[in-house]
Amino acid sequence: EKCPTPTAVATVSQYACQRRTTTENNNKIFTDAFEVLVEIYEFNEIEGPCLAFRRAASVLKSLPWAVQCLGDTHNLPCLGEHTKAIMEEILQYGRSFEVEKILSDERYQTLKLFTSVFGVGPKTAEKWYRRGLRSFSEILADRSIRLNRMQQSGFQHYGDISRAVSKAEALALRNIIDEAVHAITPDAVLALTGGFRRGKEFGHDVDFIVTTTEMGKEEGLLPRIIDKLTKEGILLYCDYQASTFDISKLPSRRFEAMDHFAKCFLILRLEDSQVGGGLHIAEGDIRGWRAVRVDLVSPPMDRYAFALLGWSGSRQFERDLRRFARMERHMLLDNHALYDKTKKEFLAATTEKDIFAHLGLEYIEPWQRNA
Ligand code: DGT
Ligand code: MG
Repeated sequence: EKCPTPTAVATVSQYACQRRTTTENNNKIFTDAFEVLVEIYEFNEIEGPCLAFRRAASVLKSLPWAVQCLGDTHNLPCLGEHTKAIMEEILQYGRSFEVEKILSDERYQTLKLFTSVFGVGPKTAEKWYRRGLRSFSEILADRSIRLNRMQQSGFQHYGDISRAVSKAEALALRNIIDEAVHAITPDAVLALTGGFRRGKEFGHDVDFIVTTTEMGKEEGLLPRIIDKLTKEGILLYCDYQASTFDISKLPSRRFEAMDHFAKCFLILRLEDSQVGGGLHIAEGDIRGWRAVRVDLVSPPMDRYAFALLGWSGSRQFERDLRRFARMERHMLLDNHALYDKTKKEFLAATTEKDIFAHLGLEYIEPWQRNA
């Protein structure tokens, strides 16, 4: 049967940083399937196909139209044979048998369950699976397993943390953090980042950048915030990592995955009375509060634009910004800096727009970075 290809389709870039991707996903039936494949390849530590399905999902998310037949995809980048085979199954039967097989697989289900606990990564999940463990109760009953502090908190607050955080809750937390940082120093700078900055309605945590306009004064800021939250009685968990950032060591040999700024991974107690419209909790939950995962990152002010760009995501958008910089511009980008390998110099930036301009990219708004 004939399927008309959408007319006047602009060429789609292979780089997410050259596409505009809002939170509206017209191809969710495909991208949900790809995301299951990404997960299983991640669990099996097979990088190539994992990356391929990530890129394919990202390309489909950027389309302002729904793919109706395989013919629609022939001008699109990053769609390989395997990807197209999955899409064909979905187009024909409404579902992919390959994906359904994974979804019903015991190992997949168990690893998915275990990695849903804060502090449990694929390595730990696999270790527990190999020991024959299949449920939380079996893990908690196993005397030979020593949970670290993060995992203990992960189990303790599992119900709350595995429940999505709403935008209203994120904004309530911004007020709480804002009050705390401004009580510490009037020149504090606070930015909501991560998924909520990209306009998402729900997230798995709430990400903030906190610093001070005066350089150097941001040192000690996070410990003071932590101290304040502790005194307020709302700090349920805190993993503080001091800064290992050293400007003289840039450019680092490999522009790394994780940045060197001071940061803390928190679990905070949020009261129902603090949230306009109320907490996003289960019906019948009468506690009047919930636990929420919050990340705070504290770069020095001259690194602010890089940190903001790096923490705003999406992860795929970040990956492709770096890949674009490296492959197309011979530059190195990370959360700290942008280095021009041709000129052998760092390129300064005070705003995200400066960074896009250095890269010769059109500016992409945060809500267009949901790649
Ligand atoms: P979600 O799941 O609703 O919280 O979605 P996001 O996009 O807020 O994801 P999240 O909170 O995991 O991370 C926010 C951004 O921060 C992410 O796009 C990239 C950055 N980020 C978070 N963790 C890391 C990390 O370990 N390394 C690096 N380089 N960036 C990270
Ligand atoms: Mg987040």
